[in-house]
Amino acid sequence: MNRIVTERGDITKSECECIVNAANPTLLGGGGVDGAIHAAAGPELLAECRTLGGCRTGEAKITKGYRLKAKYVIHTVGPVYGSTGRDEELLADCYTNSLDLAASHGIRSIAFPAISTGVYGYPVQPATEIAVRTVKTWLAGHPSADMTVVFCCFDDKTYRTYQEECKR
Ligand code: AR6
Repeated sequence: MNRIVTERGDITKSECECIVNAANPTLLGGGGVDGAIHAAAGPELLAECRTLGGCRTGEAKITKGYRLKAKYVIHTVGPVYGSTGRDEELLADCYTNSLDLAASHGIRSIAFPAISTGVYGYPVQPATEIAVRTVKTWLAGHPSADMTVVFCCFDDKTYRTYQEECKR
């Protein structure tokens, strides 16, 4: 059965098989959730990321999770809000491509942070609408995926916004 769960907390502590990193195109680490994931996973994660040749906005790449509980990390790059005129499409691509990659690795549980809503400046409300709509569409199109999608929200405002949006 597919399901969606909204949680408040630190994604590095997630019990999911896979966590998603809101990375930048270099995949060589940064601040925010990216910094937290690299710090918790250890230097082996950065070493593997160096072999990947970066990642374009909207695309996704997978690594092992190393010292994390999660077996895998999917690294995706959200849009810098307002920089391309294609914010909505590129943010949706992050969710779709991450889910496609997860499914192709047999992953059954995946935790997403609120991609692009920190350093990259995407307003929380529209970013949440896109995240929830895109994930619901993907799950509806993959009825036998048996996927649990966790929206891992770091702050109260994001958590409340996701809760409201998931109820719709
Ligand atoms: N667990 C869950 N969510 C978190 C955590 C955590 N440990 N830490 C932060 N968040 P951001 P972006 C939330 O800035 O906007 C990096 O430097 C945060 O509160 O991490 O996609 C990259 O290298 C916010 O809700 O990602 C890029 O350069 C959400 O995660 C750039 O930031 C996303 O905030 C990417 O910016």
